[in-house]
Formats: sequence, C-alpha cells, structure tokens
Amino acid sequence: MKRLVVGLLFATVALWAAPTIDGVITPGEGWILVGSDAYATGGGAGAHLGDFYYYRDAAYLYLAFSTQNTESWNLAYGIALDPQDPPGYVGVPGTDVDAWNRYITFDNPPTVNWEFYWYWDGASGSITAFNECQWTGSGWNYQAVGNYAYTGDAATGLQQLEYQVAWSDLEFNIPPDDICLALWIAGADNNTSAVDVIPQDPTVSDGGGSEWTDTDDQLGCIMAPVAVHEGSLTPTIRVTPVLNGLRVAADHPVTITLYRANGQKVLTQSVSGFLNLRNLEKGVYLYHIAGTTETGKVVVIH
Ligand SMILES: [Ca+2]
Ligand SMILES: [Ca+2]
Ligand SMILES: [Ca+2]
Repeated sequence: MKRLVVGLLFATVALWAAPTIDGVITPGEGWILVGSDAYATGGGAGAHLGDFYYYRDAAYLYLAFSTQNTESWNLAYGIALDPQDPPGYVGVPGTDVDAWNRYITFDNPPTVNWEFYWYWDGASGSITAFNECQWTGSGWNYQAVGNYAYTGDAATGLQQLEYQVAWSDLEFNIPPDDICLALWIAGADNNTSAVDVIPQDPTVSDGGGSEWTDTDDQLGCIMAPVAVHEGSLTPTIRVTPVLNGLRVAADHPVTITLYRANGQKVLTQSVSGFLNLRNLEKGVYLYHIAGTTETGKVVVIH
C-alpha cells in the first residue's frame, strides 16, 4: 500500500512538474529561455542582466531571470507582459512614463497590459517593494499578487529571481496563446530609464552613462517560445522580424542566414535574443533559420 502511494505521488509530480519558487533557477525545473543579455557590460557592475526565462501551465505564469551583478546598487527591475490582446500601454518616447514613472515606452508591438516591478535596495541587499501593475486604458492599477523569491545580497546585488502568478490574478479566464515579454533594469528614482534590457534594443546602449536618465528608451519584446511542458522539452524557435532587426526566442542559439532579394548571401550568424541589422544597406532582406524550413522578410531603413 505504501509503495502504491509513493508511486502515485511521483507520477503526479512528474506530470505537473513546474518551477519551485525558491530564488534558485535550476535546469530540472522546466524553465525555458526567452532571451539572454547581449550587452558586454549592461548598465554597469550593479546593473547587468543575465538570462530571462519563463514557464507556463494552465493555472500559472512563471517568470525568472538571472543577473551578472557583482555590486549591489539601488535599482528597479521591470518585466512587461503583452498577451497580444487587448491593446495596452505603448507610450510616447520622451513624454510618457510607465507604471513606476520610468521613461520606458514600447515599440508597438508590444502593447503592454502588465508590468511587474521589484525595487532592489543596494545597502540592505534586499527587495523592498513589489508591484504587479495592470494597464487600465488610461493609467495603472497597482496590486501585489503572486509569489516571488530571490537570491542575492548587499555584496553581489540581486542574482536570481523567480516569480509565479495565477492567470486568474491577471484576469485571464483562459490563458493567452501567445505572450510577448521584456525585461529591464531602470534606475532607483522616478524619471530614470532603462540601462539594460532583454531583448537587446537599439534605444538602450551598452555601458550605462546617460542611459540612466535619457527618455528615448522604446523597448521591444520577445515572444515566449511555444513549448511542450510535459514530457521532453522540444527545441522551440520563434523569430520575429522588426524594423532593422530580428528578434529570436529560442532555448538555444539560432543560426540565421540573410540574403538580398536577388539571393546573394549577406551574412550567417548565431543569434540569441536580437540580430541588429541597422548597419546594413537599406532594403528588404530574406532570412532563413538553419535546421528549419522557415524563411521570412525583414526591412532595413535608416
Ligand atoms: Ca527554483
Ligand atoms: Ca536610451
Ligand atoms: Ca535609458
């Protein structure tokens, strides 16, 4: 009888395996990589993102990220969620501020329906504020639902954070099919802006400097890979053409080859996160994703 109970328990755990919210991101708990930091130094030693993950099941959305911090600075960590429908916050660059009064606007898409924000207090080495912020159409509704855990201290800054929230708390009766996500670090105060972001974006540059206080940050987002959550994880790839680049969501680096419209090869590159094509001659290019039959078009203008 005892053996039967243990067997059933094990089967249940295997079927419903989902991340454990303990502030430690481990490979076995099902996290799927959305994107990785593509900046050499991010916003500096205390403001440097690492990897961004998600997981979902019928009841919950899970989000997690790691950093490359080696110092502990006062910061805001933000995540945007665009469930594709309904329309959400976009903002006018240089004019509008987001839910936590940072000069962060979005590319349209994404149109953001939810922002999740955590405040990291550098001196105490801890999170001292959290909000999950819903765009109402004209402003933000602030709540603090869900469950998060993190690791880090006053020496190293935040190292890893895991968050779980029920779809029902995000007011979805049925979880959305496709979600688009962005992760960033902004300054400690109102009217600061992003200094590091996943996916990489041309409006946020490497190295911090004036990025802390500029107002031009117009972030894109990255589609969460459609994933198989039970049984083996199959490699999933999602490439989205945007102006002057390709956003790549995959659980491994993806090799992309770019061609001119006449078929002439332009480049082959391994990509995680974002392939910036801004430096190419303007025009329409065709891309092919290695190992798949997928091709598409991307437009470069200046
Ligand atoms: Ca965990
Ligand atoms: Ca900027
Ligand atoms: Ca900035």
